[in-house]
Amino acid sequence: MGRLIVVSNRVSMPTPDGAQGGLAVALQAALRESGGLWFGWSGREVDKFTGSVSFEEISGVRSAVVDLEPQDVEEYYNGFANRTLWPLFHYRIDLAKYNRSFGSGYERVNKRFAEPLHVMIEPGDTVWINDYHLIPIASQLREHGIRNKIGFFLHTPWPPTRLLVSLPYHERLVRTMFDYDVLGFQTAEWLESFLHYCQNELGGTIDGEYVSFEGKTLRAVVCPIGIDFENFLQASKTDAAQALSERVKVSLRQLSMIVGVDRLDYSKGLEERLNSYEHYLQKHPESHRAVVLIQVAPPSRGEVEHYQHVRDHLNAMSGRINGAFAEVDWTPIRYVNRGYNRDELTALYRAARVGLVTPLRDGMNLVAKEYVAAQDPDDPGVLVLSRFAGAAAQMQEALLVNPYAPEEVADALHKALTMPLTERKQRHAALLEGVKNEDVHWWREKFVRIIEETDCRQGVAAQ
Ligand code: ADQ
Repeated sequence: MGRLIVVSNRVSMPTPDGAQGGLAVALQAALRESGGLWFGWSGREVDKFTGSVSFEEISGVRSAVVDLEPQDVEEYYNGFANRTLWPLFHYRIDLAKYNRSFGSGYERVNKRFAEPLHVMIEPGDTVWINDYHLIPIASQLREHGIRNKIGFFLHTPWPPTRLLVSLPYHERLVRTMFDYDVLGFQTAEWLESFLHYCQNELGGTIDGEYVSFEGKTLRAVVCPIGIDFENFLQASKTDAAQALSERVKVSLRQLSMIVGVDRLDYSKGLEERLNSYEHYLQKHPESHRAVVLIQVAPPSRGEVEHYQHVRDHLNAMSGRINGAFAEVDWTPIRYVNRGYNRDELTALYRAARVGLVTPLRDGMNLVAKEYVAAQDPDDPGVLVLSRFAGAAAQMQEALLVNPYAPEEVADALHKALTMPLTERKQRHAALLEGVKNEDVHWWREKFVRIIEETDCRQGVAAQ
């Protein structure tokens, strides 16, 4: 049995306090079991790229990282990844920047990553590449003679063909994907968009899960990511979780709480969410002094202009709505610009009557699953979820909404806040089962098994 080699833009190693996301925890567990390695960018910048690798081992997890030049970071990371592919993959071609220097920087960095990486791969190792930053890396590895099985998992949506073709050199990018054995998508919708492109733009052929183009075949599957359910439950029992839970209880008194937890990103639909909440407050005067929205949104990707714009706009909106509706003893929105660690988040989720998760487009959205996991099964809150989040495909018992339609979201908020206990329990029990069974370990095991059992390089696709 070979090792597992995980590759992602950034490497996430175990921390002393164990405060980490579910994805990192799951991949670390897999690496520990397989004696494998996690490879990526160190997050550091150096004057000149050397390709020299720094190794580290923490709690049985080995990592290997390289430093990049400032120009690499600007063109590859802040450029092609976050200014071109992220908006395009979230259907925002109005925000996508198509600079040639971004594209060449992206290809250069993928090549640079492949140089030290290919030397570390041994025969029999399974290679797992994560996310849109690294799409062309399989081609680079193949050029170095790597014949191992390589899988790619896309955490974001895959956009419809009509949008993808707005990307110059789109075909050049997608062609490189045929050097993978397996591609994993979060939902059937993203997979269908990919297949549509292959069939209609490339002229490839599709046979069940297999896609062929110019003599190369890959297997494309749906494999939705989950949360680390057990670990999440444990986090809710820590002192920090209990302490925040007490503070929230005291500060809420009789108020019903609605919670939103997101990275500050335009794809999360935060402006539309505040707008919907304002509609709710207008339509339901009885909610004044009875309801509060706690929105946690730590800034991310501050180097990209549009993120600053969204941040300014949210500051203005929350101030305006509070100014218009607040009373001396009540503020309708508590807008918090910092992150909380996982144990504190469990307390926030559990205290909330409603989890308001309304991205305009999201590969999956783990907050929706975390909210469900954190509820008291005897008195659970209600999940209001955007139909445009990948999570909606698995979470049909949530109140599904169109996040662009403020009146619809306002009505769903009202329904959630007035829902009888029996219905809340029914919906929650059904959602909980999915979140618990299809957790992050289930996802990781399934995806790695699919890569291992698939052999497209030999021209024979094992079933
Ligand atoms: P993200 O866009 O970062 O991830 P999401 O899945 O919602 O989105 O969150 C990932 C994690 O970050 C969750 O564990 C959550 O608790 C944490 N988090 C989010 N906001 C936070 C906050 N304000 N404070 C503290 N923690 C916060 C990308 C894709 C998603 C996909 C994931 C995993 O965009 O669609 O679900 O990868 O594949």
